[in-house]
Formats: sequence, C-alpha cells, structure tokens
Amino acid sequence: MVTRGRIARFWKNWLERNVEMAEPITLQVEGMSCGHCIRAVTNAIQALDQAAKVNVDLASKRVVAATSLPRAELVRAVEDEGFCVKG
Ligand SMILES: [Cu+2]
Repeated sequence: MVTRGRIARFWKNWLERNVEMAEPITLQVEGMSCGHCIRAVTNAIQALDQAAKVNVDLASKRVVAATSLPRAELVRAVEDEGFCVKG
C-alpha cells in the first residue's frame, strides 16, 4: 500500500538527491561581518529553497550554496538582505 508518508518521503529523497547532484554555487559577498549576517544570508536563501545547504565563510567572504535555485535568484536574495555580491 502506498501511504501518504511514503509519497512524502519519496519526494523528499528525490529533492535531496537533486540538490546533491547540482554543482554548488559560490558567491563572493561584501559586507558580512558576524553571525547575524551569516544567519540573514542563510535564511534568505532557505526561504526560497528549504532544502538548500548554505555555507558562509566570513574570512574569505564566500557563500557556497548547494541548491537547485538559479544563481541570479541567489544573488537577488543576498542583495535584498543588504549585502553586495561581487562575483
Ligand atoms: Cu553581521
């Protein structure tokens, strides 16, 4: 029998697999200075893609996101939070 839970699990696995298959997107971001900035950037991206895995490194000013979102949407989300994407 195919239960609702089993269908939900199927799609969750399918989504996670596709996120893993996608090449992570790296952004060079100016203006991030603390844990709040990290959270703001991470939340902004995950608001668009709940399954996104986001890593922010303040020292290198780099945001690496494993997501199925297009790069332009990531840039917009980060800039909407008040940061400047340099590349
Ligand atoms: Cu901050």
